[in-house]
Amino acid sequence: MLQLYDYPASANCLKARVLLRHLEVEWERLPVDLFAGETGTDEYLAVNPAGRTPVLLVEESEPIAESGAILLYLAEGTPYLPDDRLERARVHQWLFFEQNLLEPNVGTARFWKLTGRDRLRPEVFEQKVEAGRDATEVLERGLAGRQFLVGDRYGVADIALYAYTHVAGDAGIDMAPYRAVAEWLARIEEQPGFVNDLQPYPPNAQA
Ligand SMILES: N[C@@H](CCC(=O)N[C@@H](CS)C(=O)NCC(=O)O)C(=O)O
Repeated sequence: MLQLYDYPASANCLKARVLLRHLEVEWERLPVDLFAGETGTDEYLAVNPAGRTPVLLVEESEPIAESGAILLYLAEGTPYLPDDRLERARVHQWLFFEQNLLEPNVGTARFWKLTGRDRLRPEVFEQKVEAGRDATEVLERGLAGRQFLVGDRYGVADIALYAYTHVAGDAGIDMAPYRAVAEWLARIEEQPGFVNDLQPYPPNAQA
C-alpha cells in the first residue's frame, strides 16, 4: 500500500493528499511532526536526505520526495497528466515555476506570518511578500482566457499551484485584483472528489 509521510499543516503535503483522494487508491498516512525533530533523525534522513515532507513510499517502501515528483509519479497514466509531449512540458513548466517562484515566496511568507517569524526578519519577510505578489501576477496572466493551467483540463499543475495560492492571503497578499486566479481556485474546489484538509499550524510551530 502507498504510504505518505505527511504533515497536516503543509500545503506541499496537501498536494499529494488531494491527488491520492482523486485517484481513490488505498494509502496510509505516516504523520511527522516537523517541529519535534522527527525529520532530522537518521532514520528519516535515510528516507529523504533533505529532511522534509512530503515523502511517498511506493513499491516495497521506495521513497519519493518532492511534492512535484510525487504528483508526477501518481498521475502517470491517469487523466491528471497529459500524454502529449508538449502539454506535459507545460505541466513541468508550471511545476518548476511553483517550486522556483511561488512556494518559496508565498509559502515561506505565510509560514513566517502565521508562526511569528515575520517579526524576526521583517525586511526579508517584506521581500518574500513582494516576490509572492509577483508570482501571483504571473499566475493571473497564465490563466487569462483559460479554465485550467494546461490543455484546459484539470490536472497536476492545477493541484500543485492551488496549494499555496489558495492561502496566499494569509501571507498578507491582497488577492482581490486576481480575478482569474479566484475563479480558477473556485473551479478546482468544485472538482469531484476534491478535498482540502489543510490544517492550521499547531502551537509548537510558533517561533
Ligand atoms: N520542495 C519540497 C519542499 C518540501 C518542504 O519544504 N516541506 C516542508 C513542509 S511544507 C518541510 O518539511 N519543512 C521541514 C524543514 O524544512 O525542516 C517539496 O515540494 O516537497
